[in-house]
Order: sequence, then C-alpha cells, then structure tokens
Amino acid sequence: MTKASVQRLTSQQPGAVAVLEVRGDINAISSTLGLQDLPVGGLQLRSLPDVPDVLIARAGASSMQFMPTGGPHIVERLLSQLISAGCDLQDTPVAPWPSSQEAIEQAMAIDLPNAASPLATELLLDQPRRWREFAGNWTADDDARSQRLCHLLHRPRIAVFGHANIGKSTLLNRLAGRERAKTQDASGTTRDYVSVELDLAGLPVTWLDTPGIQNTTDVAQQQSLAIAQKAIELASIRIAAGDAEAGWPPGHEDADLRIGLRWDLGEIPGADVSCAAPEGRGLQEVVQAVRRTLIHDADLASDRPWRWKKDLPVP
Ligand SMILES: Nc1nc2c(ncn2[C@@H]2O[C@H](COP(=O)(O)OP(=O)(O)OP(=O)(O)O)[C@@H](O)[C@H]2O)c(=O)[nH]1
Ligand SMILES: [Mg+2]
Repeated sequence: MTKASVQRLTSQQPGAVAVLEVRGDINAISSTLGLQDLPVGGLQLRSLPDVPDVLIARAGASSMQFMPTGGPHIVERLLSQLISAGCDLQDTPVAPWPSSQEAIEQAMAIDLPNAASPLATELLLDQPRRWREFAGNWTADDDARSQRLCHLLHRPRIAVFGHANIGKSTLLNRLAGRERAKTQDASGTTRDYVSVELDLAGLPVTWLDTPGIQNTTDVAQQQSLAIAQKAIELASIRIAAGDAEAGWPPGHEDADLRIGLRWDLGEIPGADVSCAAPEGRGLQEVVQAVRRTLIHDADLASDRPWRWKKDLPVP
C-alpha cells in the first residue's frame, strides 16, 4: 500500500547535494526507516544504510526533504530505500537549474561550467540581460560573431603549415614555454604532427605543428605529410608559415593568417605578422594576431546577445 511519494527536486546530473522530497504519511515512512520523529521545521543529520550523512528537513506536516551528497550512486541508494519503505517514485525529470527564471538563464547556467576560457564566463553571465533587452534585428553578422565567440567555449584547433626547416616547431616551443617538438637545422625534423594545448592570452587552443612540406621519396615521411594534411583541413583555422628564404607554402593564399618566421634573417613580403621566435621578438604580436583571427576585437566589445549554440532561438 502506498504511504507516500518521493520526487527528486534536483536534476539527475551529479552535484554537491541532491534533494529528494517525500510527501504523504511522513510518520509511517520515518518509522519504517528507523528515523526519530521530527517536528515541522526540524532538521537532523542521519546516516542510513549505505547512505552516509543525509540532512533531513521536515518541511511540513506531510512533507520531508532528504538531502544526501549529490553523487548518482548515493542518490540511487537512498531512492531505493525510500521506495522499499513505501514511497511511490514520481520521476518527472527536473530540468537542470530549476530556479532559473527564463529559458536563456537556464541554458546559460548549463553551459557556464563547460566554458574552455575564463573570458567566456563574464560574457555568458551577461546573456540573460542582453537577450531580455535586445530590441534590434538579428542578422547574419550576429550569427558569424556568435560562431567566432564559440571558440571561447570549445578549444579551437590551429594548424600551422609551411616549408621544412623554417622554424615552425621553434615557434611552438616558444609559445608553450617548453620543448614540445624537436627542432634541428635540417629539413624533415617534425615527422608526425605535434598537438599541444596552449593558452593564447586567455584563450585555450590546441596548436598543431605539422611536418614541413617537401618533396620526399621516404614513404614514412609521405604518410606523415598525408596524415597532417587531413588534420590541417579539419582545423578551426589554418596558419601559413613562411620565411624570407623558403617563401610561402602552396595554399597560403587561402590561409586564415600568414606568419613570417626567422624575421632576424629577413622579412618575407605578405606576412600579416612576423617573429624571430628564439629571441622572442614579435611573439606577443603573433599571439594577438592568432587570437584576433579566431575572435575579432569587435566581437568581444559588442553588447549584442550571443547565440552560443545552434539550438537556441534567434534573440
Ligand atoms: N635565425 C633564426 N633561426 C631560427 C629561428 N627559428 C628557428 N630557427 C632555427 O631554424 C632551424 C629549424 O627550426 P625548426 O623549428 O626545427 O623548423 P621546422 O619548420 O619545424 O622544420 P621541419 O620540422 O623540418 O618542418 C633550427 O636550427 C632553429 O634553431 C629564428 O627565428 N631565427
Ligand atoms: Mg618542425
């Protein structure tokens, strides 16, 4: 015979604390569980079999809340004890962040912990206000800006390609602040492409240092170049690297950015930015140029709403 019902008031996602509410014949459920009677408004900390430290609150004459730690296994064990004690499970799923006032606030609260960059936090927190106050027309430019800003949420992949022996791996090592890729005064030093997670002025990225483009009869080298080519095509942006001696690689016209390397040995015409990595000259400018290619300064300065995922409606 059903004496009461139990419902989760918190979402099924893991959290610090879960809340289960029991409604109905509280005295019968309490005595079956071996709990002492609690007056309305009373609180007690109890351990149940296999469920340590449950805060129990008597919210009303016919309601009581059980607050265990919010790990899914603990919650499942407590639920099964409450069901065995006579509670019917009312399992209407509770949306995450039920206290959110608006759909956009709820969406923001869900995505906030997953943001790859701290720069995203402030921007996301401001979205409920921006969406509420927005009275303009949503344009294709807004969608483009929104898409670029998503690099703050999902670490973008940056592929650097260029001729062999021009300093691509040296640049990566300088940006990473440690030896992540072999460097040598010889062509073909990098074989399989190297992927390193970097922080570019507050923007977390994955930097792909690829083997230098060269004609080779070495089958393993050819395979490494073919594998790297695929990674370059799939990257979020492609950076062409060149130097005054070797020039630009094939395909540099379509690159998102052109970096001139080994600047101390001469300047390559057509570079958006140049550096001499071993001495550090131009490195900060390279970092800023890459960041601005991914996210424009105007994107960060804009006060318009950010549609940070495709399943959000148009503001
Ligand atoms: N003068 C000068 N030498 C540099 C600079 N950057 C790198 N080098 C040297 O250039 C040589 C090649 O550097 P790497 O970083 O291995 O070149 P890479 O483009 O990765 O070469 P591959 O892996 O073969 O494609 C090394 O001897 C570096 O020390 C620079 O800014 N100036
Ligand atoms: Mg290299």
